Amino acid sequence: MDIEIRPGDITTAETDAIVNAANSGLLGGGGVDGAIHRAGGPEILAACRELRATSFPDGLPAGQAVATTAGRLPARWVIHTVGPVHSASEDRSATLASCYRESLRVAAGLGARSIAFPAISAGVYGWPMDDAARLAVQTVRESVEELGETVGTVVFVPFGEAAERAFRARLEA
Ligand code: AR6
Repeated sequence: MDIEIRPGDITTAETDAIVNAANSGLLGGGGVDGAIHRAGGPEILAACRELRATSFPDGLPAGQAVATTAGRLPARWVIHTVGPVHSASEDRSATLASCYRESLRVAAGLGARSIAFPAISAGVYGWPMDDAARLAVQTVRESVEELGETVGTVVFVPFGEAAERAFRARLEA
């Protein structure tokens, strides 16, 4: 598996799948979620509403992932996952790691050859960027053993200089 860093706006990523750091409601929000729905258009929201009406009436639990169309984005699919809110008193790392693992599983199931990830939970949900990058890189590397080479390319899309530094440091470690 090839792991790359391409800083910037994930909505322009030309990977087969891009990952959305969503919330359980799946009906949009701020941050990267807002950007994806804005750029991808109403088809994505319609698909999310359908998921709420069928498979996830109570919303998507943290740590899980589900795919929809990518609407008019260059990607074919958006894989929505829900990161944990960072907590100083409880270790929620396993849930954050699960977001990366489950997103990769969904991507492999779809036959996606490439996938782009934002720094899940590292915005509104308050996860410290260095630790978010560490968990992201570590979990993706570990997933190769389980998934093999189905998804050949994983792209991290850090947004802003601090995020880019954190991801580069972890990837080079
Ligand atoms: N491309 C790539 N990364 C981005 C973009 C973009 N266009 N925009 C923001 N980021 P966040 P969370 C970065 O807050 O912490 C939403 O309201 C951002 O700088 O988007 O998982 C959802 O609906 C940060 O580094 O996601 C949820 O309610 C990273 O993406 C909640 O926020 C994640 O920040 C989820 O919070």
